[in-house]
Amino acid sequence: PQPKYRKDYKPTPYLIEHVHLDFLLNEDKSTVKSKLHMTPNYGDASTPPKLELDGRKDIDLVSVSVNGSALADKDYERTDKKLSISNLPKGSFDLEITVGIKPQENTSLEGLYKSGGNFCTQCEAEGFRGITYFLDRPDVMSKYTTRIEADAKSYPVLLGNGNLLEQGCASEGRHYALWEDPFPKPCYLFALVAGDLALSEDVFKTMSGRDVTLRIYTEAKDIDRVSWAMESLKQAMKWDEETFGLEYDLDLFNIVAVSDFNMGAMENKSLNIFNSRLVIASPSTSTDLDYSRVEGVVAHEYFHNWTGNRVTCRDWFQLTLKEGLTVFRDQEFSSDMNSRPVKRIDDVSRLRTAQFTEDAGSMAHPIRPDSYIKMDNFYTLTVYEKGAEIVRLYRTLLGKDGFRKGMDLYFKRHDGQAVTCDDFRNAMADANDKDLSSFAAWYGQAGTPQVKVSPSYDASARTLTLKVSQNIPATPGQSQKEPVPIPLAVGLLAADGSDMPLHLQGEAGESGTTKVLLVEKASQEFVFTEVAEKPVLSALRDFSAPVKLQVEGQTDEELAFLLGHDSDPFCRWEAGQTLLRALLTKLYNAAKQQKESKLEDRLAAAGGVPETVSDAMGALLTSKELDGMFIAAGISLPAAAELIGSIPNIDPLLLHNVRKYVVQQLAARLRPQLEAVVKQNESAAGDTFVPGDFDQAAKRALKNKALGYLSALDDPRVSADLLERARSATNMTDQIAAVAGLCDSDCPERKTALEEFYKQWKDDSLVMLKWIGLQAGANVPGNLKNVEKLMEHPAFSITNPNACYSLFLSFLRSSVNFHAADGSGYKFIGDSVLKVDKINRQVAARIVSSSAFTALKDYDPERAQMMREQLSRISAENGLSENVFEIVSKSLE
Ligand code: DPP
Ligand code: ZN
Repeated sequence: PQPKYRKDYKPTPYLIEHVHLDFLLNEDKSTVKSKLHMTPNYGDASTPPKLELDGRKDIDLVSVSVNGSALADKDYERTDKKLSISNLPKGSFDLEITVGIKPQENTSLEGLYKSGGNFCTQCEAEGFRGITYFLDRPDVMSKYTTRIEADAKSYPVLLGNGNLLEQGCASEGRHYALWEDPFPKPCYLFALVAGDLALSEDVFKTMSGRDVTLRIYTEAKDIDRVSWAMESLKQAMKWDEETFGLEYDLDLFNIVAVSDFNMGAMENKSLNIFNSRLVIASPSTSTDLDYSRVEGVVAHEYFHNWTGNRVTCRDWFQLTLKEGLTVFRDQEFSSDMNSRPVKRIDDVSRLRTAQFTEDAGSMAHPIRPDSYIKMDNFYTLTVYEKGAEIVRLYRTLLGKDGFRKGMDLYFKRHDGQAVTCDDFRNAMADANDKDLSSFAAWYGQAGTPQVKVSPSYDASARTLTLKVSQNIPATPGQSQKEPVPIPLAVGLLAADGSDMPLHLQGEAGESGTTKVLLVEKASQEFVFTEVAEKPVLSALRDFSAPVKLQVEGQTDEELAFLLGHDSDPFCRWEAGQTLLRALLTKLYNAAKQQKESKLEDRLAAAGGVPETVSDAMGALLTSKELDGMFIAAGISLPAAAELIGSIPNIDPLLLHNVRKYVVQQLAARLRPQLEAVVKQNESAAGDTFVPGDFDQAAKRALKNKALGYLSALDDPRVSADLLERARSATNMTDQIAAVAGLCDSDCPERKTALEEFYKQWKDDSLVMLKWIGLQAGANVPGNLKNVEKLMEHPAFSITNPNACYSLFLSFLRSSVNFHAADGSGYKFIGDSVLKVDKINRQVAARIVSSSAFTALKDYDPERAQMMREQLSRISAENGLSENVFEIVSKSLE
């Protein structure tokens, strides 16, 4: 397979002004007739160039005509991926194409396919070419009308983009609907649904007083569980009006939930299609985390209506233009709806555990990639989450109002266009009269910048000097890096814990208590004056840039002090995490040194868990001033993924055991406080679960975090208590936490809890995903056998992406079993990738790209070699998809 390069972008020689699609949906073969009004875009060339339409080899071409005349054989040519038409007339013309397709056989879930007996579509990024031959690229924007015809009994609901123009009966028990979308759009935003679906309806009055009908469609059994999604949609619509002045532009907005879906959800114009797990929610079946995901994703897809649909991407290399921006918008929305500090901590954790790993591995790429083989492989944490952090940089530098001015100008200039990341940056710059050209480096370079800050205090001059340096590690294909502009927000704490007023040398006046320093060079110095006493530095406040920070000379006592006092909640949390990371690293290295004695003895000899750490955690745990959600995040150990990569040649099993030791030590030492916290945060009998109630959710989070610690004690009383909790829980958050607490230990309660959970929920496929995930991710040794058995269980279906994600991605997180020393876990994943690839290439690619195979250089040589063997075996497979090929071949380089 050949990569595509960003530098090769050329405008298309033809545009499509209007598209009419006619779908005749059937059980065996469906027909798609398209009428395209084509217009030239090739300037004044004397002969019209060839028209090259994208397609797929499983499309059955029935007929092609230009201006009503069927094409002669010599005028067109077909390959597996293209339909090329030559000898075209000058000027505009009408092209009619009729094809046959078999949606019921489409297991890739790209293009038109069937889920749960219903027809639905997924066209982003390049799925439309599986429906018919087309200019399948986002800079071709057209107005669409769509006629859908199907059997009236089996498919009573027929949905398309835009407004319903007409519906009625067709012959032989069939019916049809005709939809028109007045807004020009690229084909990746096309959608169609035909099915037997239940509906929930509401209405939203926009800021200009228009009524918008809101509809959510699901299978009948789920329709009473969509009120949270509906509520979230209305909140998102209101928030976008208030925050950005953006109003919805049609009178109808539909969401359809389907159970077989590769992604989370899709922002098709006025017809969002969602993975059902991101729409359906009820207290007894969904956790607080599920609720917040539904809220965030419903908002995300809605926000795309402006950032993505009205203004779209010129080419797929620009994906972060819409995704980074829309993630930023959904993060801000969720912050406003819930706790801003907790949201920030969650987002940063995710970025650090998953995106930093990606940015250091074989698939590392800039937020605007330079090349790809399969675009589907670039819907990544880098494009999304790091992309959102880069958007946040503008907000940090320009302020809320400056950012809003930039957004306003962006829409004023580019509404209805397909544009680039540079256009966005230019709008931000021009609206604020600022030169932001140096920010281009963030779009072009992969890798996480490492920032070192060395503070030195001069008591006689009363100055604090910060030496700041940055370095971006080499990534595949990019050995040399330029410095990037890094807004570094800092504060200084006095001995009493208060923020000191800041005076930056060279700037007049005071700068409040948080100063954003702009670090633009490889190394730079900043001097604060009038610093009355030796301060404790609070750096990278609110995680002001996606970098790895190291503060030179910072002591454990200073970290504990920041954890106790910093006015910046992010830095407060981060101080605790830094303490814990340092402890884990120290203990790991000690354990690695001498292998003769028992691990526990080695760790104890290395100092075990010092009191500075357990006291700091104890103080946090019992804090009266902080909310439970924040405390739960604060006492969580940094994920293994945060350490892998920073410790060379890591033995993941040893790291797992070191983490377990630290958890056990903390649990044993803080047991009375943990038990008290559980009691204090117990929900009272008869309490009703209120979705979106932060206080309730915070109590559950803290209680369940404490129970998680206690479960590490391997105490039969704790196991009995957890089983009892699993049985008596009145909501899924508590129930799943109790079962999860039993999953990593080999106690008898584990088996009972899992069996009972199954009996209770076996008819609910969404809850069964949790049941699969809990077992697949368990760290009990020898669990692979059970996971293999799970693949045969009726609750698992290999054709369902959610089931695959629950099983395989959870298994990847089990250090004990995925990283088993005999390589059995690696082989299992190798086998599974090959099996899934034959069914669904996107899911297979997601499994490999989420695995340690893409970061094998970080692991001990024996494991790295075994991972390499699996990669070679996968790459040697006949008929391997381009998706998996791209990841595997890059990982083998
Ligand atoms: N549906 C995916 C998202 O919204 C891709 N656009 O992020
Ligand atoms: Zn998106």
